[in-house]
Amino acid sequence: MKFSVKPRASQALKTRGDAHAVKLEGSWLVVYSKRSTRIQACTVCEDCANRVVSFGCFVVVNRVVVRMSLVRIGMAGVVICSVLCGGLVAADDLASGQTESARRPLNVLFIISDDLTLNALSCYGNEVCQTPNIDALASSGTRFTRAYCQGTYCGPSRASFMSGYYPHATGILGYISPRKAIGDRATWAQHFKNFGYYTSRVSKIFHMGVPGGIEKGDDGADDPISWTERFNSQGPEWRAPGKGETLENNPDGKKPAVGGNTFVVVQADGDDLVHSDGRTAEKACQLIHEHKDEPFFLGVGFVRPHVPFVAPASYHEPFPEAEMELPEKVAGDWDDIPKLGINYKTSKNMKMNVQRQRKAVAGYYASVAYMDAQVGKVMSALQQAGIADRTIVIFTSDHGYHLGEHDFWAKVSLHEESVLVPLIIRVPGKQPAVCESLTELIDLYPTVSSLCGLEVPDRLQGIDISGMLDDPELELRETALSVNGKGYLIRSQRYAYIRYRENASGGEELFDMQTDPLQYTNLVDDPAYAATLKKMRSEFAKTMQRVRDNDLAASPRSKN
Ligand SMILES: [Ca+2]
Repeated sequence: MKFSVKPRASQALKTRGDAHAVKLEGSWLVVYSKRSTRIQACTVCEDCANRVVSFGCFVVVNRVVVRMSLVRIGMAGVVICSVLCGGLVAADDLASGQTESARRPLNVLFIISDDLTLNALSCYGNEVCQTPNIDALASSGTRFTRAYCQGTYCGPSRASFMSGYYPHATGILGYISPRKAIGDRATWAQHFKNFGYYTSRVSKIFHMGVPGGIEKGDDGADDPISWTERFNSQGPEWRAPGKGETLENNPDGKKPAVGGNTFVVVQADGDDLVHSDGRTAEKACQLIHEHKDEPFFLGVGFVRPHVPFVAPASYHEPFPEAEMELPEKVAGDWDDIPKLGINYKTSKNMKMNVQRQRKAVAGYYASVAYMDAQVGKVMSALQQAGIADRTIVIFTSDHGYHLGEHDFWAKVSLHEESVLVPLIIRVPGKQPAVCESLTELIDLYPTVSSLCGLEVPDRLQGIDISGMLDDPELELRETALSVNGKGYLIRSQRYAYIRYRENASGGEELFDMQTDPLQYTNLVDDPAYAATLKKMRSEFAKTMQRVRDNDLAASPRSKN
């Protein structure tokens, strides 16, 4: 809505809360806060601009609350506001001060781990790897058990949930920023920035190379315009002093710890702050305290448990390799998996014997435990800053991970361990719950925008699942989609349908997840499932049509 200002309004302005003075300057309503921050509201309702009360970044005009967008300009602390939305409330209630806190916009704390399977978290049932901090968040929020990533490796997954488009809408299946594909459309964080939030990322939110990019401390495939400020967390990774060992392609054990995307375990000397994630947590805590008085969107990206499995030695102690259990090895397991479905990392091609496989699981768990401790520090900072009751907290991962299921390791696969992600959303005032409805990471952008009262752009391909936070039984999706560049997964509540190449020339898999949750029996050739297969194929066609029905085609840059 568009408002204009009547000059007479300046004569009847009243201020409360943080506002020191409110004046009209030309067509701008200017709010001077007690901290000398100059806030300009560019538009005020023509009909009711005779009573203005300021509450931080809200202004009450008569009984209409208008939220203002704050955009920080330079170092002078000048803030420009624009009226974005209005809602009728009782101004007297606000004036009482009791609801001031409740009326302030919710902050967003988005915590994302890298390469984390939910199977490694105790709140999802792991009995060996204990994750008390993530568990505490889960027990105070909604824990989703069927949340799917849209890409099964970093680049496409992160570009998708940050842009709001599926990988096959932007064409991003590699390790690049979505910016060229989306033109001037706002990313998730940028959307909040446009609505006046301070937006910041610490470490990996868009793609970053691990370990290489972390060793250098570079920005990776970032999108600078999404952020008011951004911070990288350089770390030594596999070079960290301590006891290091290469597990992959090292059958005789002679190779030292090496760099790159390979299985290396380091029991490191020193404390948490030696490493990238410790530094990420420290910076995040600092930012929470510094920005507690303004609406913020803070993205905190931890890089563990992505390889290398580096953590201080104390985090490795609870996981003696001999006690690590491996998934059951089933004879002939690969016989009904199409060639393109055999993952790029397997026990066989990594030349990892059972002992090294156990070491891999132990190293992964130590990395998860270390990452969990960093989550705990950030959550404590939120509590200490006194803003836990007005901050939405999200915890997730960019995709899942195999820890030896089917003798597969790592990501990329379209099997359940790789496509399923942990997802916890905690919204102040909402009851804790467990939600088994299908969700996708691409739903975060519209959902969190909606929860914060921001406009939800029509173009977004995800859906607003905020209703699930009130009613965990609510089902809003019939299927979820995940891709890996070679294949596609269509997941319904009951079935997983995988198709290699769009025309299925690379083969298909169909699993009944109720009777075969570990996906040992491909039902594609079973006549009893012919109707189900037909339905899943049809779902696939419909889904891809929906993915390609987007507003990017009109953008010449989307073709890049
Ligand atoms: Ca990743």
